[in-house]
Amino acid sequence: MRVRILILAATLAIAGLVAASCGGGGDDNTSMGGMDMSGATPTMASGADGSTEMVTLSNWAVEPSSKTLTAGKITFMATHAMDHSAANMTGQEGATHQLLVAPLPAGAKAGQSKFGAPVVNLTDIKPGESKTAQVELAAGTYELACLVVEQVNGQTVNHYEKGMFTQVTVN
Ligand SMILES: [Cu+2]
Repeated sequence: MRVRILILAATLAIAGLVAASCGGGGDDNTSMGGMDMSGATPTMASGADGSTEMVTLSNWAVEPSSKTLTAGKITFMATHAMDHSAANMTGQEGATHQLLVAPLPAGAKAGQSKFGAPVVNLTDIKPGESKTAQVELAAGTYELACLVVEQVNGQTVNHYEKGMFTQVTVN
């Protein structure tokens, strides 16, 4: 999966370059328009750098592959673990999950709803589905949480209150 993520990141970077240089006019970008990534990869390597944090979402836990990350570009890949009887999700708790990443102020801990403005918010992640986002994170403590609140058979199910939070440290 890491290769796919890097290719996606490179594709986005190229798209950005093409869009940016189109404004200036005159440059011949036709060679960048195709899907041939082999020529573009070396120059894009620095832009596609960074680490990947795999995050497993389930009823009721947020489980990152690493609790300690290196500051800089980090790709969060959130996967909704397939732990439902897939045939019919209606009436089941945890039909979708979310991955929110937000900084924690000094002294605060995950689970206290004290996190700041989110830097990642991947929503509506269905069973078996993965969603990714890349961000540049400075050193600090961050909360990873799912804030889905759903009504199941007349009951309110609050994923955060069920325990869908954890925290990671960026150094
Ligand atoms: Cu959830």
